[in-house]
This record gives sequence, structure tokens and C-alpha cells, in this order.
Amino acid sequence: MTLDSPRCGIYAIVGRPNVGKSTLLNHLVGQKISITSRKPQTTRYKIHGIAQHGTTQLVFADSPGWQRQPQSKLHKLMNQQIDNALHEVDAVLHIIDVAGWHTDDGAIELMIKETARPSILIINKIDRLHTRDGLLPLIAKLESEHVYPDYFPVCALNGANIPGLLDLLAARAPQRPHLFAADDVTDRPERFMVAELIREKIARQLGDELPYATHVVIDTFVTRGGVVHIDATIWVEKPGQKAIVIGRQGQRIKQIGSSARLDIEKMLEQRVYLKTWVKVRGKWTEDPAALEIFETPE
Ligand SMILES: Nc1nc2c(ncn2[C@@H]2O[C@H](COP(=O)(O)OP(=O)(O)OP(=O)(O)O)[C@@H](O)[C@H]2O)c(=O)[nH]1
Ligand SMILES: [Mg+2]
Repeated sequence: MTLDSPRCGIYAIVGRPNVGKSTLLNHLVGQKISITSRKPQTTRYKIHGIAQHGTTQLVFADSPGWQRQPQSKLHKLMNQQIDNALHEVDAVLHIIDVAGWHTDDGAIELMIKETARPSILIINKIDRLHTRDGLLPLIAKLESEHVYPDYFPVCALNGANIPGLLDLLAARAPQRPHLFAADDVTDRPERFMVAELIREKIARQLGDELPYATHVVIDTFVTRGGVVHIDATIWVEKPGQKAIVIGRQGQRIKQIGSSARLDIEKMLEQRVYLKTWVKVRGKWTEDPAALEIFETPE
């Protein structure tokens, strides 16, 4: 290999639910790839985000938040996504919240050790510290109790320290051909991204329990006369949930649809006509057909 050989690093982003993994992925890539919300378990499917750093390509695998006791088949599959993200990478980014180390982080640390991959402990949400003086004692404590080769504080929300993280990862990227084209930002198709953007609005606008009971399927995705026509079905498990998603006089579903449409138009850079339906299918979280989407495209 010469000095001019291409470099491409592959990294898994793992951590507990809600620590800011997807927000970090979006900031690393420089655009919205993975949906985010203040509710835990927003990310369901492994998704790759791709960044170009000079001539180096950086590929990040976002994953669902790790769950200690997954109950449904859906939740077990979510944990499996983390496991398979861990085994295909050059290094692992373990994200924790600046609030501190949680016992479940210990389980994640063990999973990382079993892969024998290098790792970086990323301390996110440093904007929540009242003063920066709080950071050094936290890092000192983490260093005394763990053996991560690197500890890296960031704010995924406002981007603090993210350029430094990108520099570090690019400097360590191994020499290998790029896996993706220079203008690719994700491995997932547009249909998947559209369904995810709708799911994000559901997560953001509905009560705490409901987002986990919903699943979005894109039934039609066609361009006619310069407008993208999309039909989407939001599947829920119970009739009561359907009423909540629709809302009084259809207000809630209208809001979900219009905010999703704005994001979809931004992503596709085209006008979008989005129609949504809400339908009931009991126990879809146990239904193999509904869970097929977990198969990551190769
Ligand atoms: N204050 C602050 N909030 C953040 C930061 N990073 C993420 N958040 C917020 O934390 C919440 C969770 O962020 P996500 O990126 O969805 O977290 P996640 O780890 O991907 O969550 P799951 O996919 O559910 O496991 C959202 O409300 C984010 O806006 C940060 O650096 N500072
Ligand atoms: Mg996420």
C-alpha cells in the first residue's frame, strides 16, 4: 500500500437508549440520516451514515439503544442490531450521557470487550454541565474505573468537539477502498427514510407508550409531474391507539403528516404529496412479516 491508498474507517455507535447516538450520527455526517426524539427507543433499525473527511471515508452504524430485558420479538431484534453492528467495524463509539455511567453501560462495555475492537468512550450532552469544571473529575473517575483507550466529550446537539472527533477517527481509518460513492450519505433507500421520518413525527407528537406500538409502511412511492406521491400506512396494535394517532377531528394525524412532508421534501428536494392511513394489526411486534425490515440491505 502506498501513502495515496484510499482510507475508509467503519465505526459502530452504541449506547443506552436516549443518550444521543442518532443526534451524534447526524452531526458526524452533516445531515439528518437517523431519526431522533426525546423518547427512548426511537431508533429501531441499524442504519449507516457516510461522511467524507478530506479523502477519507468514514462509515458509521447507528444502532438502537441497548435494552437489558427485551420483551417482544421487536425488542430482541433491536438488541441483535447492536450485536451485528459491533462485529463489522474497525472501532466502537460507546456513547454515555454526561449525567454519568449507568449499570447498563457495564453490559455494553462487556459486549465491546468481547468483540476485541478498539473503542472510544464518548461523553455526550456536555452542554448540560453548568461549568466545564465538572468534566475533568468525571473523566478522571471514568479513567480510574475503565480501560477505554480514549475518552471524548462532545455535544451532539450543537456540535461542540465533533470536528475533533472526526479528525481523530479519520487519522485512524485503515487503508482500504471506499465502501460507498463519494456523494452517498446512507445505505438505506429513500422509501425507508420516508417511513422513518413519519415514525419520527409519531414519536415526537404522541404520548410515551404509543410510539413503540406503531410501524410505518410505504405503500406507494411514485413521481408524477414533478411531484412525489407517497401513500403510507401507520400500523398500530389496538383500535384505541388508532383513535389517538388520528386525534380529535383528525388533527393529530394532520400534524404528523404535514411535519413529515416538510422533512421528506427537504430530503428528496422535490414537492411531495403525502397521504397517510392508520390501520390496526394486533401484535405486529411479533409478526415476522412486519419485522422483515430488520434485514439490512447489503
Ligand atoms: N442537551 C442535549 N441534548 C441532546 C444532545 N444530544 C442529543 N440530545 C437529545 O437527547 C434526545 C435523544 O437523542 P437521540 O439522538 O434520539 O438519542 P438515541 O441515543 O439515538 O436514542 P434511541 O435511538 O432511542 O436509543 C433528543 O431529545 C436529543 O435532542 C446533546 O448533546 N445535548
Ligand atoms: Mg437513536
